Amino acid sequence: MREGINLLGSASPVMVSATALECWEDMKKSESVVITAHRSPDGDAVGAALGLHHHLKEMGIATSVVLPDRFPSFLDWIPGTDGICFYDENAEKATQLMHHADVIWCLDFNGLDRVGKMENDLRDSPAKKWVVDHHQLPDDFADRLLSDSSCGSTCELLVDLIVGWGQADALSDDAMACLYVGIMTDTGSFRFPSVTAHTHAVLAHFLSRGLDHARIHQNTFDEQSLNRVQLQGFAMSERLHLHNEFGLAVVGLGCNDLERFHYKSGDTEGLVNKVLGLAGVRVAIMAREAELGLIKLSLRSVGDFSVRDLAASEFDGGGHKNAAGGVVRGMTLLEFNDFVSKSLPKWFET
Ligand SMILES: [Mn+2]
Repeated sequence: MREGINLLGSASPVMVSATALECWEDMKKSESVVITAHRSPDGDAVGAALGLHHHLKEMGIATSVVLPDRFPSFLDWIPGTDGICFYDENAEKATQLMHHADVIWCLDFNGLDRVGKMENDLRDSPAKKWVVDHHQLPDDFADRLLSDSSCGSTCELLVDLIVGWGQADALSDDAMACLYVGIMTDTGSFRFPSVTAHTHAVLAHFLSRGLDHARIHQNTFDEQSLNRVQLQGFAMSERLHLHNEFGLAVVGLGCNDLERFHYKSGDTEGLVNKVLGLAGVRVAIMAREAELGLIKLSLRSVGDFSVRDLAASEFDGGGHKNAAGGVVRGMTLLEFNDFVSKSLPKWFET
């Protein structure tokens, strides 16, 4: 067991402006602590926020978790979700909590524009902002920053921080379950290139402390609604456009398609990875019409093609080299598909 912990400690995330222990000393002195994450929170965002919440509670520090909006329903089972304050449902309470906080942990995002409508209230809070994140090019709003864009998930970075506090053996079942969900979902169940020996050392430490990993996978992936499964099947069967000569595939779902299958947030989660899993496909785009004139994109790639660069230059977005997001305004899905066909030679010119 000690070996595992030593291995955990060997990672070298970039801790700017403070050591882990200074950070802990300040944490102990804080009277009011808020934890938040980015809007449309994913498994890493929810896992990091609640993982840190459970761990600090175990260490005698109460925190409030404030998220900009709801997370997809496949994360409902995560311990502690019922205590979350959602800004878009109770802005007054969320703003009060942020305004009276000494410290606000900002997890899994590094720019204030990533929290949607909560942006101004978060910026205006007099609290210190402590950021733990693994996206590139952090903005400069952080009073403390733990940032490593080579790390596969914010949850993995948080474990490093907890190890730095000397509390690896104090991680509770609930904290580990949350942190495991973040690492699992942000690494495509431990398969992306960002997974390292250190990632597995973290997992080994969790398992050695009794984490029920099989139950977590089952809760997250094996409780899908019929509508979701049928929507994804319909998308692959009826809404897939293959551009074989470029190794690109686009799957697009319109408002009507989504209505037909009673779409709920999260129902298209994983669809873009299924498209990327097709033989010969190196770049996958999932386009979802959020409303008329607004299409939300998820982009994935394997190998050297950077969907982050594509999302940044064409779709007002960003993310990681092999996983990014973006938006298209003022186009129908049909027009978007035309736009893609016309743009392909430019995107793939070498
Ligand atoms: Mn993440």
